[in-house]
Amino acid sequence: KLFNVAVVGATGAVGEQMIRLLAERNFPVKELKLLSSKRSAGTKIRFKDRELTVEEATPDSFRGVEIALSSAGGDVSKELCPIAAAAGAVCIDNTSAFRMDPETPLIVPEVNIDKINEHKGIIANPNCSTIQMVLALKPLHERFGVSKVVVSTYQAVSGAGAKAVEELWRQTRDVSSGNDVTPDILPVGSLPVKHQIAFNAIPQIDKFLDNGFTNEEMKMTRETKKILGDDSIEVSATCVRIPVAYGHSESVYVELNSDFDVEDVKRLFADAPGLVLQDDPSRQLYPLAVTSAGKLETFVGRVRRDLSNPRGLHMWIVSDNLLKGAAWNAVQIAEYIAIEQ
Ligand code: 11C
Repeated sequence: KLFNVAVVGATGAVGEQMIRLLAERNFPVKELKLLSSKRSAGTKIRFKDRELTVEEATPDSFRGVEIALSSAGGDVSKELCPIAAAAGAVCIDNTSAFRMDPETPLIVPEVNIDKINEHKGIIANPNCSTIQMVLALKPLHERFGVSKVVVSTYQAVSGAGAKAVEELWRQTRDVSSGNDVTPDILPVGSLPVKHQIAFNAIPQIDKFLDNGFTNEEMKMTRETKKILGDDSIEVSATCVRIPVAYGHSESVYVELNSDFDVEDVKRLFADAPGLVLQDDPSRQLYPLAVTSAGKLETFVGRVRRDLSNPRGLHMWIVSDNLLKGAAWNAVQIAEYIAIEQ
């Protein structure tokens, strides 16, 4: 069966990757509708041997659409996903708009594909920093039980969009050539204070909440519990933006409920779907953002026991935030839907 597919946010950093993956994976597309804001409508985008013109996304755009991939911001999704669903489409939404809605499954295929059919027209794609972490937590939770997670992230600027990547290049050139730097976008476009990202690390991603954590940090807490289906797991995060273009890195400390053998854990990771173990200190082998960028897998290494807690484990997890963290996870969900119909 072939499907009428729509991509909402087609000209964005994630939308671009969604379209590329639909082509590369040979997704069974009948018609592909590319949708965007009014500003980007008219843009021409290549899909296989066709050149498609991006149209403005409106409530009327979804007639006949069977699968909609949405990545144009939470407000757009809040308005358009229910309309797409009412028109008969399954809307796979990459924003945070519906992630914590009890009626909406939050899916990472390798972790909780069993929940996919619980949808009522909308399936949520988790936050990029959550997706790569739960891929490693899943086999640990199944085998030993995870009681606590403390994670610090080192996140790429592309998570904040294509303009943030341009800002990193621009500032890098300005600093290197001795020019003044005028930060414009990071850490949060809509907040008045901006910080330099080139040659810096900014411990703020998204807005602060009353509890002192940022929204990005609380997404990691809430989404991890929902995806693993266990509210008892304690998750605290510190999310940091670093001057890397593509690929989020994470230092993750996990406390397990039972004794473990480090070599067993490595074998579990090596066998886990979607994960690649890169862990050989003798060869200085560990996951790196530059080698993970462009890959669909998530990479894990630096696996070691905590020095004071025998049930504590440290690891380093890296994945391309625009691929497994966003576009690939969404296209993977679409592939499951296509197979089932
Ligand atoms: C970042 N994780 O790196 C964010 C981007 O909820 O889908 C993705 C935000 C989201 O800035």
